[in-house]
Amino acid sequence: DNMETCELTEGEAVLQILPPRPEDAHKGTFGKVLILAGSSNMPGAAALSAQAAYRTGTGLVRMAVPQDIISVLAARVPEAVYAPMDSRCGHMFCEDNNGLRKLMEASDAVLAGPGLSCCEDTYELILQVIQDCRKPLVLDADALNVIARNDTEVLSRLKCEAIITPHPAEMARLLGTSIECVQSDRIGTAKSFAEEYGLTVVLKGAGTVIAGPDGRVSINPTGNSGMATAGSGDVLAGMIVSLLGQSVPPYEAAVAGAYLHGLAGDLAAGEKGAASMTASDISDRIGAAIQALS
Ligand code: NPW
Ligand code: AMP
Ligand code: MG
Repeated sequence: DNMETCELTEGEAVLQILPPRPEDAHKGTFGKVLILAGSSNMPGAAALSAQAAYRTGTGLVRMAVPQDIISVLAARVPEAVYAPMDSRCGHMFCEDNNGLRKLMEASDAVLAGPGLSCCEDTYELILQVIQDCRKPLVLDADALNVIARNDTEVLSRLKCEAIITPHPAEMARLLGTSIECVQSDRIGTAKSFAEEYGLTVVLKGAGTVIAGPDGRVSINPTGNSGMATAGSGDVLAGMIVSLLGQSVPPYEAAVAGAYLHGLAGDLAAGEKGAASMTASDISDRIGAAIQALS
């Protein structure tokens, strides 16, 4: 029954979704995104998200990260601007709620979660984001894990359009169920969660399911097993927030982001082999994936 109401994403539809690049554009035309990500054990997740956001067309990426990992990140992503956050035991926390609110206010879209680590400070930070964010928001990885560990119901306090990007284990944690249960009805699981909380769900894994709050559902046809590699999801989250920041509506940003991520992964697998490709290889082929569409 669910299979009848969902569509397989087509390249032509994705091309229509992608924002135009006017000749007289300036970097403000293509959005400013804010990424809250990374911790001392996982600075790479923040770097991968930021790089992918730039590769997807964003004009400016601002990164709110624990201050002690900025030098390592700036060497890897010199294009990003850094907002140092207070740091405790290698992860960030937020004492200055007003400062965080201003950072979000100054952005066109926000991503929170990749590599944040999963602790009480992270939950406080994510709670702040949920309560104060007025811009389109992507919640991924540890943002979802801390919500699941505390109370999934906090998602009903969101005041903005939101997208969550769980892999099957993260979805299972949010629902307090098993991975098998999620995988046995991927479409139904994504659809009912999206409708219940009024947000867009990107349930990842082979045949990523995108479900909108209005009942729309798409299945993503691109991608390959080479994408089952560390950091692959951090790249996807950066791509989706990039499109949100360029004024693409949430459902469309999720559909186009998943499609291009998979296509970039297919190009990487073709060149490097599925076994050998890395998340950076996916990110490095986002441009080629966009070009392959047109
Ligand atoms: P298994 O291993 O088969 O039993 P977690 P994470 C399961 C950051 N990263 N189908 C899998 O099951 C992230 O951003 C940082 C079925 C395993 O139990 C997060 O902040 C990197 N099962 C943090 O690490 C690179 C599936 O989920 C569990 C599944 C933790 O994120 C890596 C693993 O998930 C990473 O991105 C599927 N399709 N997918 C960096 N370089 O900085 C997953 N599982 O425990 O949520 O850990 O996804 O690595
Ligand atoms: P994460 O687990 O957060 O790193 O996300 C992994 C990313 O790789 C998601 O976008 C998945 O949809 C994608 N992925 C993982 N395994 C596969 C697969 N076998 N086929 C296609 N895509 C995959
Ligand atoms: Mg992930």
